[in-house]
Amino acid sequence: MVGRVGPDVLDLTEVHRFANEAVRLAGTLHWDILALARGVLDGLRAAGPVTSVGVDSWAVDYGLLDASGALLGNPVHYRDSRTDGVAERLATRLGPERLYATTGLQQLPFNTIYQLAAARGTPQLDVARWLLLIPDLVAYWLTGEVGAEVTNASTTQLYDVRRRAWATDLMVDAGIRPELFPPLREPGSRIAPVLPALGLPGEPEVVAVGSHDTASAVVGVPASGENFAYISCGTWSLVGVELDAPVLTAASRRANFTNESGVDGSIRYLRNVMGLWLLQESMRAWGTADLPELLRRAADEPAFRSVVDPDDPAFLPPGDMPARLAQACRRAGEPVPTTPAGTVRCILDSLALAHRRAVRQAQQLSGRQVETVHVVGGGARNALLCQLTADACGLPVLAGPVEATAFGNVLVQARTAGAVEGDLAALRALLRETQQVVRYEPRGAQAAWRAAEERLGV
Ligand code: LRH
Repeated sequence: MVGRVGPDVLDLTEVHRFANEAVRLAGTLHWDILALARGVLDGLRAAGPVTSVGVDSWAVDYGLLDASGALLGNPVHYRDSRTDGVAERLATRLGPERLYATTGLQQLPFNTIYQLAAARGTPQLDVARWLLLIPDLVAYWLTGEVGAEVTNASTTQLYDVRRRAWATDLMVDAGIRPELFPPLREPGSRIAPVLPALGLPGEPEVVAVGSHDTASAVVGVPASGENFAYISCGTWSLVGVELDAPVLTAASRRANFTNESGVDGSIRYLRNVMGLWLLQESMRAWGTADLPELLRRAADEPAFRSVVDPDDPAFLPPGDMPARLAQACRRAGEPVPTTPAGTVRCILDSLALAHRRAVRQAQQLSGRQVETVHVVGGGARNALLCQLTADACGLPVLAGPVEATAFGNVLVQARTAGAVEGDLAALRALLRETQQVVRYEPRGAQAAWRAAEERLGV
């Protein structure tokens, strides 16, 4: 994406797009990191001369470098089964209360801490000099500089959310070498110009942004004031509010809410909901790419016929999703959907319910009042899901921009370049002036959603 940013200007142009496809090989699910690196370089060539470059990606995953800077193996996908059962064992040993008090992070089986515990004793980890999270790895290949950008570092469960520093004591107690982790860097800081050997047009500077995609997406939420919730809706639905300080209460820990670090010292207080992964994996199983047609037919299906808890860990790995959804319905005594349209309706009703639960809990646990729900990311295009989310939450939904992550990324770079000024509110004001959002008013009574929620027993 190439962004143009000025005091009254903000737009994005897509110059190159490439697939991110996992590869299962020798019993392990990997990222094809060199294909991604090639996509990045092709994209930067297609972009032509630009002022700066910012890198963001999904969280928690990493590559290991040896002392010469060479990559040790292909990064492992967070949906790989190597972490099965690891989180329970390690969290019990370290103490869930201590883990939460230090890191403020939700328990997800694939947090970096558990991936590293699963990799313990492997030759690659034993000889590694540096651990770089995915966007930091790409930035390293572009500049030759190692570092760890804080918004993504905060997703490792090895980062002290209050001190905004690596949690070295925790690393030691978890059997992880603290020396693996490079110095932290803040979004907006300059990393270095791209290496001349890459031959990229204009040799732009690489600038740290909210390198966790969700951190950039939250910058890209066109909200005014503070009484809003956001749903960064793509493969995952990240549902929460923006706070000044972490919420580290026992209730928050039990509800599995996370305190991820945001841009400008903010806290992204949110919950992971399984998201459109359920739909993407179903479509992969059906061998169909026609989402609009599926959604049209799902809209005609009766509401609430079958609901499931999208956060069921059974849905996490890749595989036959319609079969797993059917199984979950059977287990819960819900009617089993018999057509793709019925399955899609089940997914969307269930996601809307999960959005409702997370928005309500975020308010209760943080004390922040929510008047509007912003849906950003690919899910903002899904009119049925946006409407159902408005209905379920009993609140207006403002949908868009779809490319919130890219907007958040370029806005932080533009501020460093001096093209725009101000805090997150000022950056969001520019978004509101330049980008279209679609408003969905809540329809119907809350009672039907409450009843569906009770049926689910969550
Ligand atoms: C979304 C995301 C999310 C993480 C998950 C691993 O892309 O970064 O915030 O929890 O991927």
